[in-house]
Amino acid sequence: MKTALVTGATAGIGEACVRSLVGSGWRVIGTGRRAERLDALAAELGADKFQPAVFDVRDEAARDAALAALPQGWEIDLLVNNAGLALGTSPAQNADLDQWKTMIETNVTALVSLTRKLLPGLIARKGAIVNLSSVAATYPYTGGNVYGGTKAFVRQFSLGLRSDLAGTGVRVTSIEPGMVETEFTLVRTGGNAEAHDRLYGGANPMTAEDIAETIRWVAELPPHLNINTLELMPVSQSFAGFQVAREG
Ligand code: NDP
Ligand code: 8X3
Repeated sequence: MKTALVTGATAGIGEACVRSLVGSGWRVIGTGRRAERLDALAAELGADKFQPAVFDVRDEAARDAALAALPQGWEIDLLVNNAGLALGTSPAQNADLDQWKTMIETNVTALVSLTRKLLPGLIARKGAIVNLSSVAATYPYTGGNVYGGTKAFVRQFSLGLRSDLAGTGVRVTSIEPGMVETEFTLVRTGGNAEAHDRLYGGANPMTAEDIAETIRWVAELPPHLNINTLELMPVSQSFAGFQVAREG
C-alpha cells in the first residue's frame, strides 16, 4: 500500500486530500497544529489508514520528533506540501512585516525544509511531490504582494526540483488554484466571516474536494508521466486589465 504525507490536513484542501487519497487506497500521514481535528480524522478513517503527526511546520525539531514517532513501515511515497496561508490584504506600504515573515516561514522555508528532509526516501522509492502554489504566483493583485511571492517561489522551486531530479523517477507537480472556498479567507482576515461570505458568495468557487481530486489524479498517473504545473480556476473567476494611475 502506498503512503502519502499531506501537510495541513486539519482543514480545507489538505483535509479533503486525505479523504480522497484514503478513499483511493492510500495510507496517509496528515499534519497540522490542531491535534483534535487530526484525531477526529484518525477515528473516522482508522489507524491503519491514517496517522496524525501534530506539529507546526516552522518547528523543525517538533516535526522531526512527530515523524520519528510514526509506526514502522510508513515510508513516504507521496509528499503533498499543502500547509500554507495568506495573512493580510493591505498594499505593501501598509503591510505588517510580521505577517510577511510568517508567510515566508510557512509557505517557503518550512516547505523547502520538509522537502529536503524527505528527498532521499522519495528518490529511493521513486516517489512524487505535489506542491500547492496558486494563481497568485502568476497574476499579481493588489494586496497579494508577499503571498504571491511565496507562491511564485513554490512554482519555480517545483520546476527546479524537476531539473535536479532528472533520472531519479521522482515526479514533481505545482498545483496552482484560483478561488477555493476553505478557511483560507478567515485565516487571511483574522476571522472575518463577512469577508469570507463577500468573496465566495454567489461566485460558485472551487471546492476543497475539486483540488483534492486533482491532486489524487496527478499522484496516480502512470510513472512515465509528469504534470509540471496545473492551473485551475472556477468558471466565474478570470482576468482583469492593467490599472493606470493618472495625474490630476
Ligand atoms: P485552510 O486555511 O483551509 O487550510 C490550511 C492548512 O494549513 C490547515 O490545515 C493548517 O493547519 C495548515 N497550516 C497553516 N499554517 C501552519 C503551520 N504553521 N504549521 C502547520 N500547519 C499549518 O487553507 P486551504 O486549504 O485553502 O490552503 C491550503 C493550501 O492551498 C495553502 O498552501 C494555500 O496557499 C493554497 N491555496 C489556496 C487557495 C484558496 O483559494 N483557498 C488557492 C490557491 C492555493 P493548522 O492551522 O491546524 O496548523
Ligand atoms: C489563493 C488564491 O487568488 O486568493 O491562493 O490569491 S488568491
